[in-house]
Amino acid sequence: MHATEPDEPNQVGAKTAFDGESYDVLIVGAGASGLYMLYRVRQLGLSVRVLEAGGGVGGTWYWNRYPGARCDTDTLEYSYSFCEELQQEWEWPERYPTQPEILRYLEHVADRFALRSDISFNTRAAAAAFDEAANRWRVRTECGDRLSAQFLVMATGCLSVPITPKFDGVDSFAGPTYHTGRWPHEGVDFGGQRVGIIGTGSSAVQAIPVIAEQARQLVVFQRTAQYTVPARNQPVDPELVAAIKADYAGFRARNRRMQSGQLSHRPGNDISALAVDAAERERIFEQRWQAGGFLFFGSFNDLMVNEQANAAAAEFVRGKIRATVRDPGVAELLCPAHTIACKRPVLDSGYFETFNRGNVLLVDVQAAPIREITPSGVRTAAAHYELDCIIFATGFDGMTGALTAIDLRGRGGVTLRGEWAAGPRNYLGLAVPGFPNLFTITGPGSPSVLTNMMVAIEQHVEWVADCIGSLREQGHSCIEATAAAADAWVEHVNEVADRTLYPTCNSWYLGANIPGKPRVFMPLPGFPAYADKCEEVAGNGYEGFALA
Ligand code: NA7
Repeated sequence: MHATEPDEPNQVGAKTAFDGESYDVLIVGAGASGLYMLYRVRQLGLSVRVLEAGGGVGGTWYWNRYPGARCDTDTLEYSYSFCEELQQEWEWPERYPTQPEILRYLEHVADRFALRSDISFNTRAAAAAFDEAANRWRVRTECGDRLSAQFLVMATGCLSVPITPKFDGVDSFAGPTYHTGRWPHEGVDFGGQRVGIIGTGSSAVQAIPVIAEQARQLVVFQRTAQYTVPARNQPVDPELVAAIKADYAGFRARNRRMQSGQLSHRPGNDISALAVDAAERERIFEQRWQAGGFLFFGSFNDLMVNEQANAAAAEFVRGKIRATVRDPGVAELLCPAHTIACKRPVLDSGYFETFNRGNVLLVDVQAAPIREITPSGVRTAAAHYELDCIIFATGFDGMTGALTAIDLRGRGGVTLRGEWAAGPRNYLGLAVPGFPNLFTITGPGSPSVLTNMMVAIEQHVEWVADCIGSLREQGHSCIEATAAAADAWVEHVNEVADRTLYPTCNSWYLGANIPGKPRVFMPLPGFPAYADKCEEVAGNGYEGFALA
């Protein structure tokens, strides 16, 4: 691909001043998890270094700079809660934060707590092996640095390995290509261009309305139609901000008791969609549709467990698509058939309306798949589309991709890639048997992406920091999840997922977007019971772990 790579890693051989250093803790990643992990490790008084592949902090929000990129969690909830002054002083302008605002916030956090001095930027971790004799992790970076640490924390993110499908001829395209997850820092001017975008996930749904306004023509290649709910972004309500800030700690604590880790002030409707008649159901859906955002998915308490309830929500959204898109053929093509919300729910600002524009063309690549990329465009089984540039909005190797991208080797040289060949196997989504003193932040098997990520991150980081602190206090040098605890945990995650409708469609939650990836539902639906379980495990002297 020709996509601009904004940050090339250091060349192999160009070692840094940290080559050969040893630490108490090494953290991989300086996104929202890595920054907070660093802060907490420093509080323990331990030596620490963060390895970050990008040229700056921010993780997801450093890389995903495509037009329209924005978080779909409310600003007042998508932020750290660990510092009262920080949460009081920061002002968010809109209901949902844009990518530049979140990045500015994370950069502010890095500066406010002077975190940068312990972070090595443009430094990608390539391999890490557990040295059993020394009880230490030995880590090698792509630039050839070798570092070691007692503990290794993988704060590598859930959606950080972008995927570009291996279309025939992809390298022959004469114009530029871009991936939404690796967007050029200088931005892209689409003025006068014929732009193709492949994919209609969250990234594409955010980018399409913005690019359609700039481009001469936008061709949208859709394989699976997407349910999306209007975000209804707007300036923040100063009264709501004042009310939340009057008791921010209480608000955060209440959010931590919500399954979604957010919206404690606007909770879901705790009745079944089938407990009311059709007219009342419609009224409630409409009310929440107008309120915008994830509130829609809280219309009833059984949308993700009852097929009929889910079908009613799906039909409501299809009705909205038909009422919005003027061309009935295009509207039908935009109407999804699968279970609503079993793929990650998407929020939009004018997505369906964009298909009423004269310069936007929807191409169904389910009926006529993409055959090849040619020097001048995209050829499907039905036609050839002439393009000046192509955007891949084709997603990520979710949840496990960033972990298996690194050559992680545990006891006896066993590889994580090999251990997880049939799907991730770990305990609490935090620790892998055979990989002592290694922790994964928001890893598979934890609520992670099904919860407000900031809440999930803080809960994990605090648990890991407390665990490291407690091990040192008690004179233990090593902690390792037992195989039995991991087996029971994986069974538990599968059981919980199987009680829901999540596994009923192809999603990155299931790894279904990656050819050959085992089909296993990776996140655990289950905050806050999950957080209680983590507390219980710690309270019982780290039950399910072997301490040495
Ligand atoms: P997603 O949600 O994984 O979306 C990827 C899109 O790309 C989706 O529409 C896919 O269709 C499509 N895709 C992938 N491969 C192909 C091929 N080979 N041909 C045609 N279309 C393809 O990634 P996003 O970046 O949008 O969002 C990721 C997460 O970021 C999101 O869930 C939020 O949590 C934020 P498919 O549905 O697989 O048929």
